[in-house]
This record gives sequence, C-alpha cells and structure tokens, in this order.
Amino acid sequence: MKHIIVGTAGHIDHGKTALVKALTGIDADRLKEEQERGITIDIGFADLAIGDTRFGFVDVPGHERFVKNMLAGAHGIDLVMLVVAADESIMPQTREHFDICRLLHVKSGLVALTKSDIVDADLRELAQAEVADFVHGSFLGDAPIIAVSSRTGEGIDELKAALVELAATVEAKVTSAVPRLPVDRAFSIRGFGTVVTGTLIAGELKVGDEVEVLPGGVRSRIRNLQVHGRDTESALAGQRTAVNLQGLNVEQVPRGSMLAPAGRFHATSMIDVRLDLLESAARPLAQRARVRLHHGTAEVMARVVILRGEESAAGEDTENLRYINPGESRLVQLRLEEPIATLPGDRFIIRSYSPQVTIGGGVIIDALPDKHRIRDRQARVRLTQLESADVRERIAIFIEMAGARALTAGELAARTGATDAQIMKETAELVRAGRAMEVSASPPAMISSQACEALASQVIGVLTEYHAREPLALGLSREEVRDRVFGDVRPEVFKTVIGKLSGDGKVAAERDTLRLAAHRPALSDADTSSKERLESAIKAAGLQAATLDETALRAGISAELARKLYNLLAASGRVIRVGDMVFHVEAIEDLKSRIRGRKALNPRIDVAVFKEISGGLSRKHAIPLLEYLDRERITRRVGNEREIL
Ligand SMILES: Nc1nc2c(ncn2[C@@H]2O[C@H](COP(=O)(O)OP(=O)(O)OP(=O)(O)O)[C@@H](O)[C@H]2O)c(=O)[nH]1
Ligand SMILES: [Mg+2]
Repeated sequence: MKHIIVGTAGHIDHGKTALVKALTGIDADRLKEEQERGITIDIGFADLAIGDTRFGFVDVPGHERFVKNMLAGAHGIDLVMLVVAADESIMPQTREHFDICRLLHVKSGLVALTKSDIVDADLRELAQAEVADFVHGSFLGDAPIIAVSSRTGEGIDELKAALVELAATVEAKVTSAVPRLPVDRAFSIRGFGTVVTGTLIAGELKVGDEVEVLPGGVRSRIRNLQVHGRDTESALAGQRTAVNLQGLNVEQVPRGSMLAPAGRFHATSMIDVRLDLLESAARPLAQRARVRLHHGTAEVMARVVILRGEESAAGEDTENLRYINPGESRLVQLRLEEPIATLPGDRFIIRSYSPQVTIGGGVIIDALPDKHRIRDRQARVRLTQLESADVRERIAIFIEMAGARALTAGELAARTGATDAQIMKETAELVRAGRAMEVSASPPAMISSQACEALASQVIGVLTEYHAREPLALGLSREEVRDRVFGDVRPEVFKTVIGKLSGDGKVAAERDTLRLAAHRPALSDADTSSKERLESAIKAAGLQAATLDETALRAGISAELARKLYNLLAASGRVIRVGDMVFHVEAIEDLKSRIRGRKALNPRIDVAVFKEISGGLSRKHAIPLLEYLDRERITRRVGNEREIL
C-alpha cells in the first residue's frame, strides 16, 4: 500500500477543514476551542484509503496568528491541497502558505476552489482565472484547479480521482535511510504512557528500537507503534506514525523534538545554509538580523550571519553585500539560540521576528559547521562544492575539511545522515580512488590523502632540517616528530603517515627514531679518526669501563662530539651502555663466554666468584654488569646468588 501525506494550505475560513471532512468523514478540528470558535488553531489529522493508496491528511490552520502551527504540519508533506474559496479568491495566507510550500520544495499538488455552491458561474470563472494566474510558473503551474463544494458534495469525486492520479507520481521517501521523526504532538494515554506522533520523514522504525530524543538527548525504547490508528511492528518513511515511548514524560518530547536512533545524530547550534529571501519580503535582510527559524516541527530564534565575498569585489558583486535583497539567494551561517537536530538537504523556513511573517527559507548545507568569519573565502568555496555534491563527494569533502583530525564513520554518519552501509561503500571508493586513507579499522576513521600528504611533507621538512643541523646524528626521536608535526591528532594518524612514508621508501623508521631513508651520517676525515680513537679507548678499557665523558677525555675528544660518535657506534652494535658506563661489544661477549664456560664446574656463582671470573672487578662495575647479564638472560638471580642459564 502506498502512503501519501496530503497537507491543506490556504487562508482562514476558506473551507480546509470542511473539505477534509467531505473527503474522509473525519473532523480534524479535535480541540474543544476549535469547535466552539469554528476555526482551526492547531494541526489536525484524518486519513482515507482509496484503492491501494492511503492518504494521510494534515489539516492546517489558516489564521495568520497560527502560521507557526501550520509550519509544524507543512514539513514532510507529499502533496498540497491549496484551498481557495471561490467567493474570496487569493488572500494573504493563500500567498503565505503557498510561499511556504514553494520554499519547502513541496513537489506537487492541486488547487481546490471551495464554496463553489455560493458563487455564480461568472465569479467562479473569475476566481479560477485568478488562481491560474497566481500559480503560473510554479510547481502548481500545471496542477488541476477543481471547483468543489463541501456542502453539496459537488466536485468531491473529481478531487479524489485527481489525488489518486497525483499520488501515482509521488516519489516514495527513502525507507533504507536512517529514520527521523519530527514530533508534532506528544500526549499521555492512561496505561500506556507517553505517545508522540509525526510524519516519519525517512527510514523505518521498529518496535523495540532504542531511540533518542533530540536535541535533549534523552533515550528510550519503542514499546508500541501505530500507523493510522492500527498497531504495527514497523513504520516506514512517509507514514503518519504514533510511537509509544518507554519511561518518558510528555514534557521530555515536546513538539519540535526529533526522534532518531540512539547515538546517531548530534544537535547543533550553528548551520550553514543557502537562504532565499522572498521577492515579496518587505525589506532587505540585514547582517545579524534576528529571525524565527522553522525546521521540521521545531521553531527557534536565530541570528543571520551573511557570508560575504571578496572585499575587492565591492560594488559590483551582490555576494559582497552585507544584506540580502528581496528575491536574492545567499550563503548564510545561522547561529541558533537553542539547538536543533538537522541534516544536509533538509529545508527550512524563516519568518521575521516582528511582524511575524514568512520572509524566506532554504536548504541546509552543513549541519555541524565551524564558526565562520564573515569573509571566510575557504568556507564559501566548500559550501558551494557541498551544494552540488552527491553522497560520495559530500563524504570526501567532509573528510577533507577535517584535515589532520581525521573523521570516524560515526562522525561521518552524524554529519551526512548516510547509513553505515553507504559510508562503508563510499569511503572504500574514496580509498580506491586515492582520495582518502583509512587510519584505523575499529572504529573506522578516515583521513584525506591531501591531509596525509601535507603531514608527510611536514615530517620530511622536520627531518631534513634536523639532518642539516645534526649531520652526525642517525635520526630524530619519534616523540619529537609527533610533538612538532602532529600536535594532538589521533595517534592512528601519526602511525598512518609514518607508515606511508616508510612504505614509500622516503623515511626509515627505527624503534625510537625517524630519519630520511637517504640520510647517511656525514663523517669528515677528522670525525672518522675521532670515531676510531673513541672505539679504541673503549676497547682498551675492557671490563674496567668508564663513563662516556671520561673515555672521551682520555681519547682527547669533546664530550659533545663523543656523544654523536657514540650513537653511531651503538647503532652499529660496536659498543654497549651498561648503567652509565660504556663497554666494547668484544669485552661483553668475552665475559658472557667465560660465564657460560663456568657452568660445567658449578651452575651457581656469587658476587665474589663473579669478580674473580671478570678479572677482579670492583663492586661499582660488578653489580651493574650482573644486572645486565640477568636482563640478557645469561644469568638469573636466585637469592644472593646467580644461576647460569
Ligand atoms: N457554502 C459552503 N460553505 C462552506 C464550504 N466549505 C466550508 N464552508 C464553511 O466555511 C466555514 C469555514 O470552514 P472551515 O472548513 O472551518 O474553514 P478552514 O479553512 O478550515 O478555516 P481555518 O482552519 O480556521 O483556517 C464554515 O462555516 C464552513 O461550514 C463550502 O464548500 N460551501
Ligand atoms: Mg480549519
């Protein structure tokens, strides 16, 4: 069965509620005050099945004071039934509601010329001509204009037939997307608890799902679901849905909340948008103007920050103006006074603070942007790219925008609204195309190839500079490279960049140090002879080793040079540091074999025996050497003795 949401629109008293009743038999004015005063105050609902199409009607109030309620009903409708009374024709809220439908990108609908029974043929024709003129060139330009009377029933069958015909052309909402339900009503039913209703704008909700109420973030589980008053295990995008939520108070899910899977989306207090100011707006919209933002069923106050173009373009370029003229379209950052939950592609409406009239609307481009300066060229370029981007391109751009920070799959989901499967598929494509790299598999996180390249060339820069400054040094410590280039980005990014550099053969990664792969310590003839003298001095000391500084002094080499030469000797395994003394590898190897040779005689030795084997070493040397041999697993400490292994 196909589910279609039909919204009414039109001026007060033009017969919207009466028409819905004539079509469905249901009075959508459910409030006592509405029935007493004979006007609609808040949105009402009715439904009707014709063949295999089920129409959910959202009946809205026409009174100018209740446009905010109308807006809570107007988002998410598939078809609009623009109601115009034949005796009054086009009136202010006919225009305003019609503007709202255009700004929300309602795709199709029809015009019902109501109260046809009380006008003569001439007046009816006149109204018909006025309406045709009014919708000319819009999405209703070719729509049927049907004369009806809710009193006599004239035209009602024709209207139903037209609705069925239009329904066939409505594109189904995407049920495979992540579900979102803007809440339009919340009430409590004795014995059931809290129930919220709304039009499910995407995805599928199932009984048992864990959900989150945004922007507050309170979580709950779906206890029961109804679509058009009937229990169901799952509700699909495009259906009027009632959700029974476990353990929540009505106050925790007011109108304007967004119901979504737990942990999936973030509320936001800033959104980057393309804003269209209506041709009919009374005055230009000023920089930092305070407006009412309507998104889904939510209404919040917002400050308009118009993103301006190049300073030099002053005068000719409208993109540089610090206000938006009626009829113009601009990139804007909206700073919200209360958070909302939204995604790129969502439409919104803005109304002026006072008088409260609809002045424009548009589309959300980035729901989780950084705060922009007014003349941020980069931001405007990105937003222009995002506007025309498909899912893959959008994911690529968000990864690029994150730069060295990298983005997890979860962050991509919150930012784009894409499903896990989509994110997996698209990021894999981006990796294949060489535009992104995976920095970690769980949680999956991506960095753009561009950011990776930039980090890699910074690493090369730091190492090049280091080698120039320290030609004798083998390499720079990893920690220093991390501190200088990577700041506080995820450790996985460091690993990925170094991994790539060493994979490409540009950098040699040792245990603790990094160097350019092509770097060889540059020894002058004098350095080479100093190195030889240092090694000889260490070798000559045998096990009676000294500290490096003492040995250097003995060999007539400066302490600073000795440290560099020592590093080279140590890297080639010629010398070994034990405690603060430096030994030659041959002395150590000789000691090891003497100890092993002792094992046949007695596998146990004490300090005294060790001193004897090692040729009368003092405690100062013997103790660190014994501990070294323990570490090397030549010996093992047993009480006061050592066992030879
Ligand atoms: N003669 C005649 N009267 C109608 C017709 N449709 C509605 N009415 C009358 O017009 C008045 C307003 O009708 P509603 O259906 O409440 O108008 P509405 O557009 O829902 O008004 P709001 O919701 O307050 O904007 C009522 O008294 C209806 O009985 C019609 O086709 N013919
Ligand atoms: Mg009404």
